[in-house]
Amino acid sequence: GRPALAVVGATGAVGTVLLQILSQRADVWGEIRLIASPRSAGRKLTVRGEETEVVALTEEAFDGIDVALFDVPDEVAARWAPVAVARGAVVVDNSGAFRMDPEVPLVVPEVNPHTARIRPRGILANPNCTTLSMIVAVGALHAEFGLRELVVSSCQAVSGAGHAGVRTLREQLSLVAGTELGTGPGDVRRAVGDDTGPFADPVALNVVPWAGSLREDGWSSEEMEVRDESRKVLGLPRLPVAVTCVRVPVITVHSLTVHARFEHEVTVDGAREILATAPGVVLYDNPAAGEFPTPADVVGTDPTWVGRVRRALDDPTALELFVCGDNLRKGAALNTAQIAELVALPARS
Ligand code: 2RA
Repeated sequence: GRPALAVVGATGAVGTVLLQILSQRADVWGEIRLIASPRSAGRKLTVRGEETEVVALTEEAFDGIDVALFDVPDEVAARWAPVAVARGAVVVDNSGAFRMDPEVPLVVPEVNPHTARIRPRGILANPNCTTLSMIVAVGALHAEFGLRELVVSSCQAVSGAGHAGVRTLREQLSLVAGTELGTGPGDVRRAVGDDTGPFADPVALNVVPWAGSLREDGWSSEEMEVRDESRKVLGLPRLPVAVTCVRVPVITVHSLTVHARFEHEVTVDGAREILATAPGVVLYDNPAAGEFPTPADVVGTDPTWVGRVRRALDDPTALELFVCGDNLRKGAALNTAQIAELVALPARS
């Protein structure tokens, strides 16, 4: 029969989009079982047009499951992914628990599909949404030109922090809409109050140069993840990578400015040809006509969108790009669904 799929964390921000994606893609699955915390068990969600009851996360919930997609916090994944593997499932995990484990492939089907075949722990990891929102475009250029250095800044949407992030921005926007706020120091902060939700500072009418938790020497965990994961996915363990992560008042779609330096001189025409033909990438780049990707247009779509392709003014081996990707789709749910399909239909890799 066809393989059985479990979605663990079906009620979260990514889980919700995953159910839509599973309903839209060519259907390779037999049963799709929805699993969540006991708090959400008993809820009914729709997948492939069918109402499906959410079952509680227990060992038995994995019986008969071939592939289990996890969209849960790190500590829940660390505890339960091995349980699912012991019960016979291959796990595709979207938490940070296993991404840098040398025995767990970090898979982006357009970039390194072959890595999904060898999985000593029975687990495949999905990169962080910020890495994923740019890596398909960067990987296509690397395959042709040979990447030597990456310098990126992110503009990250609030849904990267889940339902709580979206709720926080919407509440803050309702407090500042139609006011004259944003003209004096601290006026936005006073209006939105002390509770800034999952963010370090107010995110309405603001940008916040912080995502994740504090690491050594002032780096954020998010910045370290983008560096470490880009190196692992591209198979370039010593690639110089500089990252600054910034949260912006956008609901969904992470954007990144990218400075990419290559082995030899590059041309904009050569880069455009690669980007225009790379699977999973859309080149949308005509500034004379006002055409470049923005989150408001990219949200809800699958590809990685690239615009503003320029050659660095002071380095003929480097390119400047602006890249947008839906952080809940390619950045999370879509990539996990694609990895699961690689497992279910290995001939494709
Ligand atoms: C964020 N990348 O955007 C994070 C979520 N893992 O908040």
